[in-house]
Amino acid sequence: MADNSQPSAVPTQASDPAAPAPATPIPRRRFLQGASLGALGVAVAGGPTLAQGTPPAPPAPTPAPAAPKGPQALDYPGKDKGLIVLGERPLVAETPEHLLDDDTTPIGKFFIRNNGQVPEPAKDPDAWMIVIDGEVEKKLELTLGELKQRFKARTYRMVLECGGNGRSFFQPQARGNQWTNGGAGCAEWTGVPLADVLKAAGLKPSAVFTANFGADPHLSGDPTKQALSRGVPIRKALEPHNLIAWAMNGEPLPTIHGGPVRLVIPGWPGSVSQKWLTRIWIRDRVHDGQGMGGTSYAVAINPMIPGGKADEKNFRTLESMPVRSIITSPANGAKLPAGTRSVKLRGAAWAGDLAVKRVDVSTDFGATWRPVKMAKPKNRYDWVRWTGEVSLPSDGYYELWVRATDSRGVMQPHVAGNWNPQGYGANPLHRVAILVG
Ligand SMILES: Nc1nc2c(c(=O)[nH]1)N[C@H]1C(S)=C(S)[C@@H](COP(=O)(O)O)O[C@H]1N2
Ligand SMILES: [Mo]
Repeated sequence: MADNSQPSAVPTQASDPAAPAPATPIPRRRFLQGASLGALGVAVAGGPTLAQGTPPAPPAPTPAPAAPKGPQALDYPGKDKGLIVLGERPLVAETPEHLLDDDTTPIGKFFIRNNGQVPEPAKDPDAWMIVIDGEVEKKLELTLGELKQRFKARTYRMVLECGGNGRSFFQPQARGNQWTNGGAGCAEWTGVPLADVLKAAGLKPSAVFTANFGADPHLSGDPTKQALSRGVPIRKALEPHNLIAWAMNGEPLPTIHGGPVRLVIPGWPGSVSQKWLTRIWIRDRVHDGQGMGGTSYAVAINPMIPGGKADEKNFRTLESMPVRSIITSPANGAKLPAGTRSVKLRGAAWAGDLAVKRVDVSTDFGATWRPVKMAKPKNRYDWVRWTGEVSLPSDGYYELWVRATDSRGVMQPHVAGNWNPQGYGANPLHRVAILVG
């Protein structure tokens, strides 16, 4: 729904590769290098530098001057040029928060995360073969066409979120793609419930874990290596919203998003939602495929020193994603006419396996908060779209902050906490800078 009273974002000129670095997303590194911020760091004598005492999203009310290398705009067929490339090989791109302003994320704006190569598009999607084997009574070998015929299809709007979403907010920097909040999107997925297929195969009492496999070649091209092969405990696999999905927003699943068929296992790191699904091996133990074990998709049990060396025994696999909220309008860097005293806000919030209990916004750096209006999610795992209005006492520089609380009463923290070397679980509140007048 267009709202003409909204401030217009500073144009990002993302389609012009020669354009100066856009105001969004935020040129974080430049901010972190700022001399003034260094003074806020707390150093322990002889010890590590602790996380900075300010929230992590550096504001940029005006376009930054041309930087040697600003955020790189994505140029990919069918994709919005506002997406930001985080890695080219494998291809990884995130969606700046202001492009997540649709209730349902259009395919063109949906983030991309690959670990290996992207397979060739399937010539005959319905002939695509999926195998369910291992600790089952009856091994299933079904084509996608048979799967569609044999089981009842469902459509749910559900968030898919990369396990590393928010990673760039960690200090010191954690290893991996430097996501801001844009490693997430919410699409309508159509497919058959994974649980129905597992029930048809018949799980043996020895069934403990799924091992998910896809057709994407390893980056090295080595056919004996998996690009990614994760899995979930059977209790999660049997949840009714997990889908073996072949459509996204009513369209055949695009190849870049795992077409012709993928898993969608909502609430948990996106890496368990295998793209180009070929096989689900039911195992009698925790799966040990590519991306399982060590500090992969794992968080520290006892908090570790930021930047310190990880003790793998102190790690547990990340399951439900933490609560997160974003402001999708106005965009960071928006300029509002002088005299503007009221601003309408829009955004989204979600909380992994949990529901969102409330969403609050602040215009005074968190000194005071007020609740916003939350729309009812379509189904479990849908995000909450929210709207609000704040008043501003004068012209000048303002920051709009948003913070969500999950159904267990857990809020987003002001800074990314619980540092871990591969950077999971960073969900600090989202900040947007605006300039009035
Ligand atoms: N086969 C396969 N499935 C995969 C991946 C992959 O590299 N290969 N990446 C995973 C990760 S880490 C994420 S976050 C999601 C991203 O899905 P998208 O690219 O459709 O947004 O797919 C998951 N499924
Ligand atoms: Mo991911």
